[in-house]
Amino acid sequence: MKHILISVAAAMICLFALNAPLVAGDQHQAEGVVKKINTDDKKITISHGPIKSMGMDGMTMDFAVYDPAMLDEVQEGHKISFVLEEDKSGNLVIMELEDKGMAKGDMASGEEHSHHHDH
Ligand SMILES: [Cu+2]
Repeated sequence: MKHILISVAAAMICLFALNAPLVAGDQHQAEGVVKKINTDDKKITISHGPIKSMGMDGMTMDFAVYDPAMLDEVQEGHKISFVLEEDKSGNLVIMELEDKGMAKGDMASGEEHSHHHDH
């Protein structure tokens, strides 16, 4: 019993040290350019830069938003910074986003066209 208590305490210290809940989906900070706002399916097509914490290179892809009201907070052609979280089924959802104003170009490693990739 004592051993169990010690390891629980150690795990809690670990969580506080990381300052991130590992049980809920991990969050990832990213930046990108809004290519399209898809109001019908509540998704934003984003040309995003590399997301190191996910090991993802820059690319253009669709992201669902946590709250449909977020679709009104950004504009096509604008640069945004956003926070992604993986939901239980492994889908990436935008939890927070911030419009940074008109973008100068794409974020997706110089590529003008989107390409397919699997997540
Ligand atoms: Cu991607």
